[in-house]
Amino acid sequence: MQKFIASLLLGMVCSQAIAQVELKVWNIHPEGYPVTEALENFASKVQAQTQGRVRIKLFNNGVLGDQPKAVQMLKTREVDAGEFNLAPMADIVPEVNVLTRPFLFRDSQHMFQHMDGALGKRIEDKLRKAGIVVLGWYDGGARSFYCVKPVRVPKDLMGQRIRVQQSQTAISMVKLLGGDPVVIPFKEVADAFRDGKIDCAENNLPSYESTGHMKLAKYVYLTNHTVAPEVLALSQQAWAKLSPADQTAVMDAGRQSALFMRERWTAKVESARQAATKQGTQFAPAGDASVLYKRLAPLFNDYLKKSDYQTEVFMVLTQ
Ligand code: BDP
Repeated sequence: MQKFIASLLLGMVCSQAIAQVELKVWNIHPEGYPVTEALENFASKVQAQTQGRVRIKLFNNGVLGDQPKAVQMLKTREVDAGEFNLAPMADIVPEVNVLTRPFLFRDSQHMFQHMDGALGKRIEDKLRKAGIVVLGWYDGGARSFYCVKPVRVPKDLMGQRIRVQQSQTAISMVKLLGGDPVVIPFKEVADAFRDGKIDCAENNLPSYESTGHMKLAKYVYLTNHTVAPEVLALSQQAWAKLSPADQTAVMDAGRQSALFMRERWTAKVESARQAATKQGTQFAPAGDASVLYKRLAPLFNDYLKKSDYQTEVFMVLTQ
């Protein structure tokens, strides 16, 4: 009897020791991409810093569905976390739209100066109120247009069928430039180029390389029209499952993974540029961007009129 009780107690102690929370993490990018590498870094740090109590299960390459669907899955608890672009994130938290205004941030350094400061904090609070815990701000890069035919000046974009993300801002942007916006999920863009359904798309250079778009649309017009962060986000429900100590560990691992990602990103932008040049990509500088600024001004001005982020935007534009 004593033996039986002892083994029962031992069993209880052991099951407590190995009680684990598994967090399902959505990611659209493939192996070797800076986001994926940073998520792997996050996973191993979480595992180590929680002594194995929290495990991260990564689902890379968008295998669980495309981005707009994944944002919803965060709400319906089908995934616990993910690395998201802010364009589809705006479906559930419209305030993030302030960060995707064309020509808001000049470059990554400028962006993180503000995302690691008051602006980032205010958006984090907004997301938290909507049930989303920000674990880190990743670099979404600088997005430019690329086309099947040469494109060197804004008017070359007129009449072009341009793939955009499912985002009202992106749709309006292309319309303001005189193009024809076509909403297509990220993973289907290469086929759309092959099938002749689109003439152009817009993205950062690492994605231009990783998706193989560089082989299909060799003319890049370096507009850098959107420089925006991406977010490593966890649902409030998943957060609530963690003990206070594990919450601290997970948050810390998230922040560290973001710093790791930003470093990898800078190197990747350069290597993607070189890979594309080798493939025969022709890069056209944006040159005098004032035409683009003027055309896209409504996205700024009309938005700001209705927004309560006027002070923050003013700070970003002047600092
Ligand atoms: C990539 C982003 C990814 C977006 C994708 C897109 O990292 O989150 O889904 O662009 O254009 O650069 O859909």
